[in-house]
Amino acid sequence: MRRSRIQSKSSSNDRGSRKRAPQFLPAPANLKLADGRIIKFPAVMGVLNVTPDSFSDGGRYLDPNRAVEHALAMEAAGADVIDVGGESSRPVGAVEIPVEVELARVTPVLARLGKRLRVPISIDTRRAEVARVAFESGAAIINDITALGHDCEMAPLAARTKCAVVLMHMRGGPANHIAFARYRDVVREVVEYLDARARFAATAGVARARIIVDPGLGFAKTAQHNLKLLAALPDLLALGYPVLVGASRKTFVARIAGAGERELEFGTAAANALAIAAGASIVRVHDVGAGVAAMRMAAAMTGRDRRFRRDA
Ligand code: PMM
Repeated sequence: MRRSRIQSKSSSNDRGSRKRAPQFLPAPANLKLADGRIIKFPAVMGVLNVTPDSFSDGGRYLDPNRAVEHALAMEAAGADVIDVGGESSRPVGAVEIPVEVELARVTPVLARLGKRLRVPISIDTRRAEVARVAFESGAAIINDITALGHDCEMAPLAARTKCAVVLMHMRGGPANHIAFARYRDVVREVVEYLDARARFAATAGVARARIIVDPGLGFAKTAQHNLKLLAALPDLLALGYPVLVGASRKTFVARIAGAGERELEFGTAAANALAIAAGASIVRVHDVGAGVAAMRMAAAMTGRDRRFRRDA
């Protein structure tokens, strides 16, 4: 069984209070979608925020034509999946919007993309109504930052539609999560939460093979919390689900690597490469070209890309 540095170090600090990580099961090599498409891991998820106020790209793709153009450009740059979101979750100043506004933002984009994009679409929403409309336009993955906890219709919808689900850890809501960044043991609490949410999803009828977990970097987390979680990815992998990491352009990367455009992109690429090297299956990125390069290097250097295995 693999044990992380964080786990073995803090188990003595916690006087044995942390539960042993569950039996390690290797995360799957790919994600088989209900429509037969396969996403090979490690994979890159390109972010398409159709919002006026998202942290990094707010306002750029509100015009559906520009949004579609950008999605196609991300696909051409090597994205394995495009994540469409219509509600901002920026750490400070996100505005809660009615479902009608979210629908009005994403529907025209999804309608156009469904016909033109070859790679699968994921819908970044906590609302079942938005996920349902997205599914009808061809989305195959529901990326729910509340891990199916916000809307009681979400889990049955995911089960019925056979969509894959990303279960992300967060506390509080999209507009106030930063006030909840307090933990006794962030790694243990995030792992236990995701374990519980995955069990909940499975009980609701979501196939285990279509569950992905995500530590939710920056969501109710300080820079220290994010770093601890990144160092403890093996503890998350021990749950047996593919792990998605969303470090791209987040505040902690800016604090550590620098807030200039280049520093932020190189910092993001470094975080993504290390996450892939530690076993993450998907990195969620704004700059797909940089994300793909980082993913390829990390995969080749750690033997996860069969073409570059030393014994091949
Ligand atoms: N981060 C954001 C939005 N959605 N979804 C998942 N699964 N994981 C994340 O880390 C995540 C997310 C916020 O970032 P953005 O506003 O730049 O999209």
